[in-house]
Amino acid sequence: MLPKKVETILNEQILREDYSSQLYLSMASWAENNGFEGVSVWLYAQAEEERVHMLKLVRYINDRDGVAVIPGINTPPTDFGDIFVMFDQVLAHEKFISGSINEIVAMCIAENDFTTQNWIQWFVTEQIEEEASVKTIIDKLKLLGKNNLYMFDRDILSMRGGGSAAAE
Ligand code: OFO
Repeated sequence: MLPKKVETILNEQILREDYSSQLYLSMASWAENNGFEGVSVWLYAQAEEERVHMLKLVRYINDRDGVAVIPGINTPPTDFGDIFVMFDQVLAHEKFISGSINEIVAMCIAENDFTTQNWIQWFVTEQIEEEASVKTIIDKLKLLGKNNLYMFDRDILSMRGGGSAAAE
């Protein structure tokens, strides 16, 4: 049985993961419309991953005799300025998500819910990987600069294993 406060904070995380998925979907669409095929493939895959994170939370809450609440979500922005600004936004968002996962860990400890504390470690590790992956992309962008954005886009495409079929 989930402590009530843990159930509440996990339900709040469902909303955040769901919004992450929609945000990256919107970014993917923007990238696709602005000539960045590789970036769009990376972001479409990222949007799928965030949806899987959301579903993990839904299943876990219900498995522990809680009630998962499926939220309505805000519409994400549709224009992200340029590719440099957009990836800074991705990193800022992932840091925000890491902070919210840490708050869940702290709540589990406060409520003596060591089962959820153990379960949520998967998300802790995932966030380390996601932040590192976005930082790598930002480093590449800085190295290549504005004159080599086509090469940058090809490079990001290879991070998701190939051509446009990966987005289908
Ligand atoms: Fe990258 O956010 Fe999910 O956990």
